[in-house]
Order: sequence, then C-alpha cells, then structure tokens
Amino acid sequence: MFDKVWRNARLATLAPGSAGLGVVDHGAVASHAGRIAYAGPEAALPSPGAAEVIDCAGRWITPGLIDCHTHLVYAGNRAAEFELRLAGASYEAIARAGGGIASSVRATRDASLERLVAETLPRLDALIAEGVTTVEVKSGYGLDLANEAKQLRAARLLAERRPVGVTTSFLGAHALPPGSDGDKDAHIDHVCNEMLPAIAAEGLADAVDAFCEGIAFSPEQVARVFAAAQRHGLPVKLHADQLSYSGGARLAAEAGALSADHLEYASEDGVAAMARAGTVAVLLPGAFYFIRETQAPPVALFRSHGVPIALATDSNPGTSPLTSPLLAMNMAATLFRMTVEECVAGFTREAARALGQLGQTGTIEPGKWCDLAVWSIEAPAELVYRIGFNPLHQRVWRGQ
Ligand code: DI6
Ligand code: FE
Repeated sequence: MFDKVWRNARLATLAPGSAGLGVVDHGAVASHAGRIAYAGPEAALPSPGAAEVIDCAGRWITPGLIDCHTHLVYAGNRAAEFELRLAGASYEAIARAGGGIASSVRATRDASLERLVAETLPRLDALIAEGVTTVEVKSGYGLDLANEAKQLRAARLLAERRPVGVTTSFLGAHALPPGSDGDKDAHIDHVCNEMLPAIAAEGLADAVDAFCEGIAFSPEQVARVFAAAQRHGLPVKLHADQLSYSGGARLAAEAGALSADHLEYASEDGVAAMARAGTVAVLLPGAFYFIRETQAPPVALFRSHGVPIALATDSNPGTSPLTSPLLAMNMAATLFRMTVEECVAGFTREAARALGQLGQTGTIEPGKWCDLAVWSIEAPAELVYRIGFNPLHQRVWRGQ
C-alpha cells in the first residue's frame, strides 16, 4: 500500500534521458516510507491503494527545489555597506578597508549558537516557502576553529528545526580572519592542519569549499586546501573566477571538484577541463546582479562543452542577500539568457548533481526521496517569468 498518491497532476520529472523537463501530462506520484514508489502516467498507476489521495486539480509537480550554494548562517547584515556602495564605494575597496566579509565575521563570532540559528531560520523559511527541500550551507564567517565549527553546528541544527535536507561545506579559506597580519599562507596552514582535521573528525562538513580570488586565496593556496580535504575523504568545490580570472575553473576540475561556482571570468580551457571532469557549473545570478557585474558567465561555452549548469541563490550578507530561488531563475533567464528548461533543471536535477546527491533527489524517479513542489501554474515557464510572485501550492519533503 502507498502512503500517499498525488493524482491529476502534470509532472516535470526532470528524469535524465527524457526530453526537456520530462513532462508527463496526466501524471501521478506515489510515496512509500518517504521515497517515491511510482511516478508516471496516472493511467498506469499500480493499485495497491493509498492511505491518502491528493487531487492536484491539474497543477504542476516538479522535484523539490535545491539551493546548492548558500552562506545562509551568519549574524547581522550589511545594509550599511550597501549604502556605502550606493554612494560609490566598490565591493573590493570595502573589503580591503576591513569591511565586507570581515564585518560579518565579527558579528558571527559575537553570536551564540542559538542566536545564529535564530537569525538564520527566517532566511531558511523564505527558501522553504518557495519549495526548497534541500539546501547547502557554508561556513566562512567564523575563520577560526571554534567559530567555523559553531557555524556548521548551526547549519546542522537547521535540519532539526525544519523539515529540510541540509548539506554543509567548510569554507575556512573564505578570507583572512580580521586582525590577522596579512599572512595568507599562515591562515592556509591553520585551515589545513588544525581546522579541517577537527571539523572532519566531528563530521561537521560534507564538503570543502574555498574562495580563489585576488582578494582571497591564490590557486596554490587553494590546491593545498583541496589536498587536505582529500586526505580527509571530503569532496571539494570552489568559488572560481568570480571577480577576475585566476584559473579557478581549471583548478577545480583538475581536483575532481563537484562544482565550480560563479565563473563569470572562466576561460574556455577551464570550461573544457570542467567538462572532462564532470564538474558542475553553479551560476549565481543574485551576486552578479547585486555587485553590478557586467561580464556574464560563459553560458554558451558550458552548453557547447556539455558542462551541466546549476543555479543557486548564493544567499549571503555581502554580495547576494537573496532568499528567492524563483527570483534567481528569473535573473538567470534575463541576465544570462538561460532557457526555462535550464533554469528549472538548474534548481533541481543539476543542483542535486552539484551536491553529489543525484542518486537521492533532484528528479521525480522511483527510489529517490519523495521531495516535491506542487505549483499553481499553467506552464513551467511561469516559474521563471514572474518577478516576486510565489505560486507554490504545496511542498513535500520525504513524503510529508
Ligand atoms: N563570494 C561571494 O560572492 C561571497 N563569498 C564569496 O566567496 C561574498 C561573501 C561576503 O561578502 O560576505
Ligand atoms: Fe558564495
């Protein structure tokens, strides 16, 4: 017997191998023990009966949305810095003057674990309200062992406070800690030899990330972080070629990274290396928009080389104070000229791939977690087309 059946629905299954969004016009989904037991035409639904039958009245069902790149856990905000930028200061100038990431580090260090969770929950609730069922959360605003661990514990606690999957990334190589003497190699030593082993031992991180950029860390320094991650059996990913070219896309690919993220300044050889390695391009239109970047990521190259493209909010206090995946889709279409199919796949199947979780979620296929979003729309294009409108009817996480 099924636990639940959603019937009279149009499905966008995103199943690989099917054309486009994998549409099933007169579809049904059945769940058992939190997993999808059937997905396909309603006419072919097996009939063991169901404890509960939900009539979707012709609504669309997509996989639950997956936000695969966020810095959701932090304290305070940077509205004052936003005002400085409106008056003409650049993001890099603010960072070099000790503001930027450093100011979020000070606020995050000052906050207790409970305070951090409390400040984060409204942001998480905003994502959930738009159908998010899995979210990736990075550290990177603690920058010492105690505070990075606190951020990652807060991220783990989110999964106890809300019905949502949380996957964590350790981003100790995000910036130099405030008050440090500018010795980046010393910080990288600390990340590799003290912080990462302790965080791995406690099981606080599912992956390791770094920020490869002139204002952050060099490719050589990032390579040391990646080697340390691999010694601890953790997959890697990278903030790559965001504000300038540094060869981050190629570096990530050559390390076998799950994803390389941002990529506005990625070169064709970097894209080709990503294609060979199966590294996903995670594009973050919220950051592009918010810092008024003018160079769009090379979407045409990702397409021609066959690099999978995911989208995420990059929710963070400095460059993307965005908690709307639907708005991120609209931005990706408008600013990067991505198609509706690419936008929807970018927040479902390709985001799952970017997290290494495609076997569990990201498409509507039997055996996967029953993570769904039911939308009051006539066509999937409406998810991308509207600005500031949320047509979510029901969100299903693990069958509930
Ligand atoms: N790239 C970004 O866009 C964010 N971090 C990163 O590595 C910015 C984070 C911040 O400004 O607080
Ligand atoms: Fe980021």
